[in-house]
Amino acid sequence: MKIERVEARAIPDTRGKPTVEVTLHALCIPGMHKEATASEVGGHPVSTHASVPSGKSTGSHEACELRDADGGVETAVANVEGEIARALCARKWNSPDEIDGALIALDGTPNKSRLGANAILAVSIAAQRLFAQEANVPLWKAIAERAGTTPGAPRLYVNVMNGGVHADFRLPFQEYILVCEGRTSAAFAAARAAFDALGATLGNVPMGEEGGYSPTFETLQEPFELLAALVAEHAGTSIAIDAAANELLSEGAYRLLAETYAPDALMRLYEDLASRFPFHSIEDPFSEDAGADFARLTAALRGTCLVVGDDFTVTNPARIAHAAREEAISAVLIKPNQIGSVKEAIEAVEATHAAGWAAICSHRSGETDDTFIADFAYGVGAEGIKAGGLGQKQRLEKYERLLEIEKEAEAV
Ligand code: 2PG
Ligand code: MG
Repeated sequence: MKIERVEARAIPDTRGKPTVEVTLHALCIPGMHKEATASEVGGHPVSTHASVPSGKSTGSHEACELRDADGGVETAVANVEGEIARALCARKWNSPDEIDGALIALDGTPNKSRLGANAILAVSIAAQRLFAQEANVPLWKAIAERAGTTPGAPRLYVNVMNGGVHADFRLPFQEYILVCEGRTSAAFAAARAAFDALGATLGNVPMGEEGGYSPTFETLQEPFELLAALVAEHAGTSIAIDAAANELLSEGAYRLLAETYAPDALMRLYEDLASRFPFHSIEDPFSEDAGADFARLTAALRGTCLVVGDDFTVTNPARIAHAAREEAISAVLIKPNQIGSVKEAIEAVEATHAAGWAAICSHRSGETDDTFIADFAYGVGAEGIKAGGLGQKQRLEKYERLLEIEKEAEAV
């Protein structure tokens, strides 16, 4: 692979905030990498794009999203077109891992704060696409071959009601999710029917930032009663939440509606909810550094409901391995932009599966029309994908890509 030109620009995400998009222009040399030049063997030109999402409820241990003082990404864009472009165009590349390794070394910091995880990940994804094109295989297949995984359809985690920081706390928890099992086409049909039925029940309510409804309720229970009614009507579904508890923490206690809960009281609330409603998983039930509370809840809910780490583990293989030693959780959210390269996101999936846990690949609340996460989830054989509600184009596109992959997988 010979990369000839690198372009980058700022594009708006779903919140209208700038994020990084990259285009790589290269000469692909199928079946030959090292010796001859591209023109000697008739290499053909290809171009790939990638853009990266951006979170709002972020963990403090995430890789650094490089932002200018005014919130822009001009420095990150300049880093791609300057230093990164020079390194990419200086030599030939045999694999996307080689490119990711070089980008990580070029940055040289533990959290990608020099060049920016947003700059590096956009290049890393576009590079993965180049190698898929060179091999003439679908993106998910190239990822599976790279990761040594068995590809397969993930469960759909559809965020039907948005709260927390994604909806001005109209609902106390950040995400009220319907988990839909089975073949993607069947799971998506159930998600669509349930989402529309919920919309009809709720009437005219605002939408949150992840394309789910955002009603208000008097009590903590009501949204779960609605979700349980949907589960009863739609086979193969169950309930999940992302509490995003970092955002609820204030002076050692967690605020939900007008009440504050000490960690023990919050623990009892989760146990009570999971015993009364058909729960599949609870994400970030406590704040990012409350490992002992995670471990107690995981033990209490074992066999009933998964406890998922997100801000707690931040897609960081070392943090996941540490959580495994503490038996702190039973599933891990995998967000490539929390760690900043495809290579390390694959390593995070490996660490998750090595612990015997489920991997749930996830979008961010600020999204673009890039559907990489769908191919990634399918390629690494993740147990789930979290891609938002069905009320926003950029969320739907991820589900539509999974539907396309279902057809591609039948054809290969
Ligand atoms: C989360 C995500 C995605 P954000 O907390 O899981 O749903 O939100 O991107 O704002 O961190
Ligand atoms: Mg989360």
